[in-house]
Amino acid sequence: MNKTTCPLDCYDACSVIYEEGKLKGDPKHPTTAGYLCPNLNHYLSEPRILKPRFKGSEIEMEEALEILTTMLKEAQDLDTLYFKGQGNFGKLQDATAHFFANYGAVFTRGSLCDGAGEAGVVEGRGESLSMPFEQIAKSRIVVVWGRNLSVSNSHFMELVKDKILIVIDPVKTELAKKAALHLQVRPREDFALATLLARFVYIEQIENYAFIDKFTADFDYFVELIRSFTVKELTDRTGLELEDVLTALMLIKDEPTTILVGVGVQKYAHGASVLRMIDSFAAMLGLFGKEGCGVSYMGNSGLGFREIFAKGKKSVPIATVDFAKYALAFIQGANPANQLPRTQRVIDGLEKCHFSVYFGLYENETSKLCDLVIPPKNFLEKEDVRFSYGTDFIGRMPKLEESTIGISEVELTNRLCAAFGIEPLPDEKRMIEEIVGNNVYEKEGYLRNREYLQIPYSDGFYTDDEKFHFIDEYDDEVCEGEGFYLITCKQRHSLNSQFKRDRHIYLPPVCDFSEGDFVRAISLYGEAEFTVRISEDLREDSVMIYSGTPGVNYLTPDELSLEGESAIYQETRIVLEKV
Ligand SMILES: Nc1nc2c(c(=O)[nH]1)N[C@H]1C(S)=C(S)[C@@H](COP(=O)(O)OP(=O)(O)OC[C@H]3O[C@@H](n4cnc5c(=O)[nH]c(N)nc54)[C@H](O)[C@@H]3O)O[C@H]1N2
Ligand SMILES: Nc1nc2c(c(=O)[nH]1)N[C@H]1C(S)=C(S)[C@@H](COP(=O)(O)OP(=O)(O)OC[C@H]3O[C@@H](n4cnc5c(=O)[nH]c(N)nc54)[C@H](O)[C@@H]3O)O[C@H]1N2
Ligand code: SF4
Ligand SMILES: [Mo]
Repeated sequence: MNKTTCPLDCYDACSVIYEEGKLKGDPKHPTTAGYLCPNLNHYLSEPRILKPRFKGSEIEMEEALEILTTMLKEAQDLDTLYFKGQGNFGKLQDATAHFFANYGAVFTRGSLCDGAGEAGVVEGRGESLSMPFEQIAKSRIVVVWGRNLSVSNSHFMELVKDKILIVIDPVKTELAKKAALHLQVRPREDFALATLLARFVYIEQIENYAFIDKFTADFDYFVELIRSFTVKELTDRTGLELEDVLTALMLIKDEPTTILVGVGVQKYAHGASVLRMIDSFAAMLGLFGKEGCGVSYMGNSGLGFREIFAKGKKSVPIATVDFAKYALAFIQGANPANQLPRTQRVIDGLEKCHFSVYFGLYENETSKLCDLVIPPKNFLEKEDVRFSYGTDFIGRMPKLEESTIGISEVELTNRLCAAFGIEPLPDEKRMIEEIVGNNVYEKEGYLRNREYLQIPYSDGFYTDDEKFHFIDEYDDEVCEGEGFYLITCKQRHSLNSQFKRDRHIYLPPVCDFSEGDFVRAISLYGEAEFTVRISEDLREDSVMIYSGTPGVNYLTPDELSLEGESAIYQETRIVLEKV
C-alpha cells in the first residue's frame, strides 16, 4: 500500500492512498476518514503540461534549461524576481529559493491569503496555533466565522455535526442552513460584531477574571476601546438584530466553545484588527488553553520546524508586485494573471517584463503569457513533506512513481546551482529529516507537531511576557466607493484557479437582472463581464464571484492591508451594467 498526502493548499491535508493508479482517501486517518474532495479526485485526469515551450514552440527539457540559464546570466545585473505561489504545499517546493537567494533575486513577502488576519493573531498571541481536532471534538458550541467549512475544509463537517453551530457569514452557506443560529452579518463588519459581543460580556459582567488576571495584558485599555463605541452604532454596523447577537453570546458563555475563523473576515484593510478583536472577545471569556476551547484561525503549521532554505536579501509585497520592473520573472506554482489583484495591471506588467518563466503543472492565464514554460513533476513523482494550517498533522509525501514528464523543483535547483557555481542541495530525504527534526511525534501511525502535544496556549502565550495582549487601538481605511459588496471566496470544484472553475457572478434576487443575463461588473480598479446566476443565499447588498473565476480580479484592489502586507480582495464595491 502506498501512502502519501494531498499536496493542495487546503486546511485538511488529507492522507491519501495510491493504489492501482487511483487516489483514495485513507480510511484510518482520523480526519480524512476514507474520502477525498472533488479536487483531488480529479487530480489525475486533469490535463497537465507535458513539454517545455519557448515562445510558443515545444522544446526539449535540456534546451529549456539552457535557455533559462542563459537568460538568468544575462539578467543577473538587472533585477530578477522569484515569485512562488502555493500550487503544491510541499516544503521542498521552496528548494528553488536556495538557488534564487544565492543568485541575488528579489523575493516576495506578505500574503495573498491569510496574512492580514495572521498579523492580528500574532500581535495578541505571539504565534498562531490551530486547534488539534481532538480539542474541537470536546467542545459543545462551534462558531464558524467566515470559513466555508463544507467547501474549503470539508473534513471538519463530520467533526462539527453533533455540535451546536453558530455560523457568522454574509452568505447563507450550506453550513449556515444547518446551524442553530446564522448571523448573516453585513460584509466587512465582523470587527463591529466582535466588539458588540465583547461589549455585552462587559455589560453582563461575565468575564473570566481569573484568566484575565493570570494570562493577559492591557485589559483596561481594551475596555476603554470597546466602550468608545455605542451599542447602537455597533449593532447598526453589523446589520443584525441585537437579539440574535445576544442569543449567540448566551449560547457561548458557559460552554466549551471552539471558534473556527476563516479568511473571509480579513480580506479588508483592517483584517488584522478583525482577528485581534475576535481573539480579545474569546480571551475575555477565557477560551484559550482550556479543553474544548479556542480560536482556530489558519495555524502556523510549521511552528518549531526548521526553515532550511535561504531567503532573498531584497523583497517586495506579493500582492502589489510589478512584473514590468524586472528583466526576468520566475513564476513557480502560481497563476498571478488570474489570482493576483488588479489583473489588468498584472497582465500589463507580465507583457512588459523582458523575460518571463512559468514553472507550473497546468495551462492557465499565466502560462499563456510567459516566454518560457517548464512543467514540474507532480506530487506522486517527487519526494516531499507537508504541514497543514487546519490541523497539527504532518504528512509525508514519498515519491511513488517514475515519470518522463517534467522536472522536480529540487532537480531544477541543482541544475541551476551547477551552472552558477552555487553549492548543490543535500539529498531530498536528508532535507526532509532536517526540516522535520525531532519536532514531531507519532500517534496512531500519524505524525503530529510536538508543539501541539499540550492544549495550545495552556502554558501561556508566545509573546515576550507570555501573556495575551488585548487590542487597545483600532485603525481602518474603508473603501469609499458605491455599489454592492464583493464576496470572493472558494468553490467546491476548484482549488483557486486549478481544476473546474466557475464562470458566474451571483446576484441577490432583488437586483434588476435575471438568470443568464450578461453583465459588466465595474469597480474603482477595473471591469469584467460575467453571466448572472441568481442566489437566494446572498444579502441584498452583496454579489459573489468565486476565486479562480476568469475576470474576478480585474475588480479587486492592488492595495495592502494596514498590517500584514496582505492582499485585500474584498476592499472594493461593485456596480453592474447590462451588456
Ligand atoms: N474546495 C476548495 N477548498 C479550498 C480552496 C479552494 O479554492 N477550493 N482554497 C484553499 C485556500 S488557498 C484557502 S486560503 C482556504 C480558505 O477557505 P475559507 O477560510 O473558508 O475562505 P473563503 O472561502 O475565502 O471564505 C470563507 C467564507 O467567508 C465568507 N465571508 C466573505 N466575506 C465575509 C465577511 O466580511 N465576514 C464574514 N463573517 N464572512 C465573510 C464567505 O461567504 C465564505 O463563506 O481554503 C482552502 N480550501
Ligand atoms: N478573487 C480572489 N482572488 C484570490 C483569492 C480569493 O479568494 N478571491 N484567494 C487568494 C488565496 S487565499 C490564495 S492562497 C491565492 C492562490 O493563488 P495561486 O498560488 O496562484 O494558486 P492557484 O491558482 O491554485 O495556482 C497554483 C498553480 O500551481 C501550479 N502547480 C501545482 N502543483 C505544482 C507543483 O507541484 N509544482 C509546480 N511548480 N507548480 C505546481 C499549477 O499549475 C497552478 O496553476 O489566490 C488568492 N487570490
Ligand atoms: S479536502 Fe483538501 S486536503 Fe483533502 S483531498 Fe481535498 S484538497 Fe486535498
Ligand atoms: Mo489561500
